Amino acid sequence: MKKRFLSAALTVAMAVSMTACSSKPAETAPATEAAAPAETAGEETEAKEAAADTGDKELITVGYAQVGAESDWRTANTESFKSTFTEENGYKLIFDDAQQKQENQIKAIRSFIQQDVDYIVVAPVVETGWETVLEEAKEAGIPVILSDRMMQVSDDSLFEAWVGGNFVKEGETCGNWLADYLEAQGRGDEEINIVTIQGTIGASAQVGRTEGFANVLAEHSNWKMLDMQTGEFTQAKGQEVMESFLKSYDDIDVVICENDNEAFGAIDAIKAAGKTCGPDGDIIVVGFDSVKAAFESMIAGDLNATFECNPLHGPRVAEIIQKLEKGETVEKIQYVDEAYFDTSMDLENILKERAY
Ligand code: GYE
Repeated sequence: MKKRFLSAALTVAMAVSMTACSSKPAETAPATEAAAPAETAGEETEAKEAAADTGDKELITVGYAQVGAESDWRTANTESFKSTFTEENGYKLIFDDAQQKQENQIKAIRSFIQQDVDYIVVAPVVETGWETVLEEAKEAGIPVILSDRMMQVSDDSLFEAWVGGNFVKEGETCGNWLADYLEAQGRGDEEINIVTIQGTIGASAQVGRTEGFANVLAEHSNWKMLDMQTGEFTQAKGQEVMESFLKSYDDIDVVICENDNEAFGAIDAIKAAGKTCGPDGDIIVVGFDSVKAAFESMIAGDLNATFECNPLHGPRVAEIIQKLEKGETVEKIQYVDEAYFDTSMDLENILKERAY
């Protein structure tokens, strides 16, 4: 009884929340999944009174179209949303894992529109192909916020704001780090053979990191990019790609992995091939994200460096939503500051402070 009562109270609270949401036409208001049980008139009145009596706050419904669960970074990102968008904080979160498929994300966005959520948040798998579904969200009056990866759309009024990492800068930081590292080892003028295990092709994190590293590569005529292939941001695919690189090239000096999980896979492949890596090894291995396991790998002497990308976007998106709720303007593009870490640092102590 109590549960049904509460659900009815929430239904009322949500309906109020939806009509109160300024960015939304009033006609599109009710029809949510929570409205499903057909309560009797008496119960509804009871519920309304309960909502008024307890001063229940209206929950803001947020649909989050997540990429998948391909990496430690992604797990931390999901956790950040789930711990931020809680009922205690005034939200109802509808979470969808697209298993790294754009078609699944488009389906999720359409279902959020059907459920008439208050906000849609998307971490787009790839950058292109979103215009139609964003038009549909706009038509329904539902604001869209992008987080993590970016979308390329001709009309940027199709989304309210974007918050994420500066991927080009991350790639450049990686290239500059490599230049300094080789220089310090007295290898600044040596011929350096590089391979890259890229992220999901067409994803902002892949596009930006590849571009950023290429900018630095262009400044070093003695660096040679032997090959680039996607490892889909997963450890398993990273390992597979590295195995094939090691079969094709016997003189790899550096492997750039576009996330840490691919680097873990690459390290396994290097060891299985009877080679060594890390600061004292044959092959320099670097990753992106700076997840806890990357610190462990550096401490173990396997990974050389990791370029940070912060996944804790839940509170950042919540701040954007709170501003929009108050009718305030939000900054359209919001980059998060990021650092890098390598084996010259006091990694054990830094690791103690890491949140992901
Ligand atoms: O680097 C990777 C994840 O888009 C920044 O996606 C994100 C990337 C991150 O799978 O680990």
